[in-house]
Amino acid sequence: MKTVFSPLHHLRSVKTELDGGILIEPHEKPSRVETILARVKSQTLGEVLEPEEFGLGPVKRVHKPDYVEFLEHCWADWVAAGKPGEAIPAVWCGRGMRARMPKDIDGRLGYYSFAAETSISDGTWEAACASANVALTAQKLVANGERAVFALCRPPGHHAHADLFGGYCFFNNAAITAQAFRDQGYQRVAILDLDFHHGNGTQAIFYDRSDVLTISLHGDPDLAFPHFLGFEDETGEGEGEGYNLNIVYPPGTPYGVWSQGLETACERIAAFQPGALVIALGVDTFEDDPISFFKLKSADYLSLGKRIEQLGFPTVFTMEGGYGVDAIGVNAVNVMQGFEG
Ligand code: SP5
Ligand code: ZN
Repeated sequence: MKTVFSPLHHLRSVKTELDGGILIEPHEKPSRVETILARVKSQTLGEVLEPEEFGLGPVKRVHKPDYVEFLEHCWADWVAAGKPGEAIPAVWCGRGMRARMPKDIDGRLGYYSFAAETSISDGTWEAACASANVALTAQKLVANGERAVFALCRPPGHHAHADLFGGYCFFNNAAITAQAFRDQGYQRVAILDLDFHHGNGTQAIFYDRSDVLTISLHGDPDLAFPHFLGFEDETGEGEGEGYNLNIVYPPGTPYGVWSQGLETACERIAAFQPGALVIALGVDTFEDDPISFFKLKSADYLSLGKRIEQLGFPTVFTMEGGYGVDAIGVNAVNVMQGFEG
């Protein structure tokens, strides 16, 4: 299987993540994808390609133009305002307040975000653009006949809404990929999100549409980030009713239980018969992940990959979360090797 990877991910190198009332070294750090890339190479998974440049056109098919503009200028605006540290949102439109966009950079940071753990600094914009190009390059390869391609994206994407960043995500790479397939004439596309966290951005982007089926298996939002979306009674709205599926699990969930949800998801996808499948692949479901609470083991990722292959659809894997850096190379590449059999 081919892997698409951009060294520009290094430009996303914030020093802070607000966690537990202090600023820690971010969980979403550059060594994550370097560890995975090293495993891709040591296992000789296949060719590693740099992304093509697609510009902002395909990004704006999913994200609002004013949000894209905000991200491009956020860091410069923050610096121009004389702020001493990294850009961190600290005020939001709470219940009963007005959802209008303020002029001030603190106001706009809150307007365009849903969480404060995701700091912005110099290079975040460039890395987010490169990550989208990684996904779009993988999409193009699959559209041109590859059975499956691994988009080794960083930063990740599945938490990003049409006009919100958060959860370490800025551009929703999986959604951009699915929309690119649609725009190239694929009638139906499915996105299966296997990250530990709910794919809230992906769900929201396609919530009222029946052409893109969205399914997410994740930690119960009552207990896990993003807390305010991802419950099982969210099934889509309007045209999209019946085209969103959430499957939630409690702390301690092992593969034997989680895989029953995978089976349900696969049956739904098989019934939908998409022209292409996008897997939002997080490996923060691993037993030793530092911020999550499932109990998948390294060998389970082989089984998972095999089950996805059995669906038989052209497939793009976009890399999402996974923070236990020692094991994420093995776990992510196990999915690809399980797929290849
Ligand atoms: C892409 C992705 O996986 N994003 C995840 C974002 C999660 N951000 C909030 C993390 C809160 C961590 N709390 C740690 C509790 C550890 N016991
Ligand atoms: Zn995650």
